[in-house]
Amino acid sequence: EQTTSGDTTKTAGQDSVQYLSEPLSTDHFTADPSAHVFEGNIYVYPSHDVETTVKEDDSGAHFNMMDYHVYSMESPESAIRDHGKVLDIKDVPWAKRQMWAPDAAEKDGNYYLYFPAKDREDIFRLGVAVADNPTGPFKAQPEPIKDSFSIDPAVFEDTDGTHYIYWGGIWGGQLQKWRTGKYLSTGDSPFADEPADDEPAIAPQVAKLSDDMLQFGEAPKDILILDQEGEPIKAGDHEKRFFEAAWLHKLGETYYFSYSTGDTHNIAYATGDNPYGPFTYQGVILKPVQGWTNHHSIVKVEDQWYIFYHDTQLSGKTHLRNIKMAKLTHKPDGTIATITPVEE
Ligand code: FUB
Repeated sequence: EQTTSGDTTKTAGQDSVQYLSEPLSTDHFTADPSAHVFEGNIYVYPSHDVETTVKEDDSGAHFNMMDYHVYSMESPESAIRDHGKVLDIKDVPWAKRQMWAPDAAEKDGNYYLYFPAKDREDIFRLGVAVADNPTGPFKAQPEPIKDSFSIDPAVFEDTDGTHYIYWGGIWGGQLQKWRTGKYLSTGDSPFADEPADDEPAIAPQVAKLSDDMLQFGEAPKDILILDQEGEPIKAGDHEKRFFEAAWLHKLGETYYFSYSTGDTHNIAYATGDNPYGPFTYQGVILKPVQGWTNHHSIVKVEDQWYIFYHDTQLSGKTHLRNIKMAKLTHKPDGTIATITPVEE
């Protein structure tokens, strides 16, 4: 069972909002919160951060998570509830280590937990686990999604009921090692295998899910992110290029693809008119938070949009994070007001 949630909007302007919010959960370290409304309640599927003896490195080995918990809230104002452990790495036959950012989806009364983990060869794959209710426990499929790779799956259900899975992450997330269509690693450094600065940035991935929600329903496609001049964002443009933490939400007929810029620590977004893109870069949704990583989800609860995110307020350590939430504003012109997190 969990504690309180609270927040204070310091200043609310049209273009930017300064936001102070408190950790939603204090019993465990939690991160990468993927939030959804299922059956009228808010469900949050986060990473479960843990202390580790594994040494910190540039590939994120210190993010050594081994299970998932599910959380729920009856409303944005109510206390959050921890439903306990719903999947353990011991029960995922193919997975060896590092259960990173998950997401969940519902179809025909079944619930699907999508998660990345490294396999026996230390290659990140995407797994699926299934339950008949949103709080699990979830039973893992014996194998990862066929031909899956990299990290941070996020599933979007379009208004016609089609489910799309978005994913990818560079550096420790290994997406740069799949540029030829096969895993090709020229070295252990997470900075090897990247394009030159003046080449197009590495593309996040999208695929329709199969009807049974357990596999890709089509070959993965690159997502093109364009700048305002219509040119592909370049690999050297670290302020704008995709790094990890893909998320897709839709307002009206506009598809909003949001993501972390990694080493520049923003949650940025780009818009398009269909789920595959191309998407045109629009700006920053969430400025850097405490800690190296920035990772979010966006969900509408009744008539209000929220962003769920994390920082390191409780621990001061980059791999021991705590989830938070704040209101999100779509402005009349369709752009999103930038949130600047403030510290007490
Ligand atoms: O939680 C581990 C990794 O850190 C996630 O997969 C990334 O998105 C970053 O938040």
